[in-house]
Amino acid sequence: MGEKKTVDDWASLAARELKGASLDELVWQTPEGIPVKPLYTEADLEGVDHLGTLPGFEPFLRGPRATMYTGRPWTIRQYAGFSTAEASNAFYRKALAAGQQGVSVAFDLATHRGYDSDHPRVLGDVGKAGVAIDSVEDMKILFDGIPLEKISVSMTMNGAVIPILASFIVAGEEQGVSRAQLSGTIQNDILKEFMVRNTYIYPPEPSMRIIADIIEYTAKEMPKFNSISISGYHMQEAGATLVQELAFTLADGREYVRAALAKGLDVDAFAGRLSFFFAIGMNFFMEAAKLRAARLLWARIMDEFEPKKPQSKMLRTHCQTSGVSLQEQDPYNNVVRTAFEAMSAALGGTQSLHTNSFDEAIALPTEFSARIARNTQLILQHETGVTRVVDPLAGSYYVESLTNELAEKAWELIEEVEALGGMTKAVNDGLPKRLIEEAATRKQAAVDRGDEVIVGVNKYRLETEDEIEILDIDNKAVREAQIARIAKTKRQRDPQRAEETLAALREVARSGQGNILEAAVEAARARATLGEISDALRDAFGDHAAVPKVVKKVYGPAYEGEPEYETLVDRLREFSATLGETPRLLVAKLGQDGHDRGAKIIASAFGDIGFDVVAGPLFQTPEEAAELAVKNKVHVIGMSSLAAGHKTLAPQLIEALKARGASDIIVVVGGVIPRQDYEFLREAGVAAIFGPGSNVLDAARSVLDLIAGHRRN
Ligand code: 2CP
Repeated sequence: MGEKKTVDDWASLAARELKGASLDELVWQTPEGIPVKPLYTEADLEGVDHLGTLPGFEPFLRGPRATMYTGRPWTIRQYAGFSTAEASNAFYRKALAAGQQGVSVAFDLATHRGYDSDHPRVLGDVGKAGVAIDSVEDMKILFDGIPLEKISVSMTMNGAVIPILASFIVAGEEQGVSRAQLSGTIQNDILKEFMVRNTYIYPPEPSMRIIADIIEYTAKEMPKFNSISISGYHMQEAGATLVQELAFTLADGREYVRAALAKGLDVDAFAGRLSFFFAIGMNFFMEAAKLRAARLLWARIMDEFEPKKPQSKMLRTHCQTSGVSLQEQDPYNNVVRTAFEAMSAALGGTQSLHTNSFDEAIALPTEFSARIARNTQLILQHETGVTRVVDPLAGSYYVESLTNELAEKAWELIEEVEALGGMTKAVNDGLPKRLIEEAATRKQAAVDRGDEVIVGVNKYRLETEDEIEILDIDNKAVREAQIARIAKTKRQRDPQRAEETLAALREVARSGQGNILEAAVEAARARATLGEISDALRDAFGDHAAVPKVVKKVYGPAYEGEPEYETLVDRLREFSATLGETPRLLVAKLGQDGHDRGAKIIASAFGDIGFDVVAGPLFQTPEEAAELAVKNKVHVIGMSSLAAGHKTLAPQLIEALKARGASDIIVVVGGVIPRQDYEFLREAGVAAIFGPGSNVLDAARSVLDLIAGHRRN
């Protein structure tokens, strides 16, 4: 074996291998600001004080359970929801028979935002990207034949959380399952909605009351139900670094604990039923380390509230593989990406996992892609041996060091939020949103420049892409069926009872006395609809309207000095001089689609390049967007669509422009647009389409060409 070598010995050997280049060049500067070195040794663990802890014991870094997957593997919980309650129910039953272990419901955006399917604002949203639920009648169909006393159900709902949870409770009751027997999770995490996901309805303050009321109600009435799923997932999807995801999620958690305590609850009565939700992206070891660091930090945060039960300090989490890591180009690569991410989640010790289907960058999963996604987890659990040992990465110099560095960096950011007065204040202040948007814009520039390689997208791109089969939902048929059921429900109910329960709910909301969820359960039982219950709360609380803000000077500086960028900036400047004004672009978000990462990046990057950008508000109707475009005399509308509403909304926008005599305004569409829809959109009058993976500089050049071409014609 010879004499023991030192790190210095290694460094000289490495320098020889590098033939003179510096070792520093091998250090990877991650977006988190963590320099990842080529080698880690025991010296990197000096001063790391979490080493030597055990799973099942505080601080739970090595896992909340002593035996972890050796005793019980994580729950395979695939998030799904399609068009109608009938279609979704059939899908869940099939999936459970094929090895899935829990249900996870995806609702459509009309439901998320508290609108019944017959509301005029949601024409393009009903049944898209999830199931439409208008009342208990839909909820009963959704869980028909699924024993709610046995199968745990996760419901991703935040805005319309009150009518959805109330309807779930009543559907359980009418299935013969008491609320005390119901197990599952409701997302119920509004702070991140204001930050990134945007399916809020009411302003922050009453929204926080709703959360505290749900925590109170479930603590008393539903001991097996997780009252919240405190989510970092959407932050990473919006472009957050892992440190930001970790810090803001835990800071949100701390804020919810404070809100529940302010209601007079005992910390041990509810803290054990707080749960978490993280994204797992492609940075394999760092993602696993992130989950370990999250458990460590949560135990530290909870110490402050002096709980007596160990469970109150235990972070239990669901994970989902990263949606933004999926690519439209060469889509079967997504199967591989998802498998690595799933392995990372398992090594990090997740309690429950969703693996994305390879076609989710483009559309809702088909039966085939959903099967591959589910089987990815079944293969991990049954064939790889990953469940045989608890926390197998423990003791790795690299992973332990990463765990420590992530925890330290996230803690600094958590303290920064504290200094601002906590997360509600920080969110109002806009700090988290701004930091995340800056990180997202920086990442886009790194991808566009090719500094960050994405196989099949900015490197190793195929010359021709094969079309894959995708699922298309007939939105009109779903809407008609839902409208018929709403009418039937209203016909068959006792109108006076519905009125009285809604009035009582309104009063509980207005007066601040009583529990909102308790009152809503009565209304749901009386067959008040989701829209009616949401409106009763709107009457008391009002609507929240965010003011669109755009990050400046992040994309541009990342390109400074690059000929490709400078040429475009010069061309735009010259063109503006000829035109006599700067080309103006309205970035529009239509319908209830609140996914605005792409829109924000476009607004920010186009602004830096030199366009005059009008950032439209979220949730506009096509008429409202057309009006705004005319008022601002824009040359182009860039419609961003990520929730499958484009085939309804783009033609309506073009019609609305025509009706205003503004057909000269060019309409381009960007976002999650399946290639199969390109021809339809072009025929409707869309001038250009920018699908997933589009390079922003290319898009800016095309838009400029379009305006120039238009001027010539
Ligand atoms: C677990 N158990 C064990 C062991 N492991 N018992 C003995 N030995 C073990 N080794 C027990 C647990 O204590 C629990 O019982 C039961 O088994 C179930 O385990 P669990 O770990 O609680 O798993 P779970 O029921 O699946 O719950 C996992 C979570 C929950 C994370 C706590 O909140 C959850 O399911 N979340 C899912 C959230 C979700 O799907 N979100 C969808 C996001 P007890 O309960 O009796 O203790 S959709 C995202 C999209 C993108 C969106 O938001 O838009």
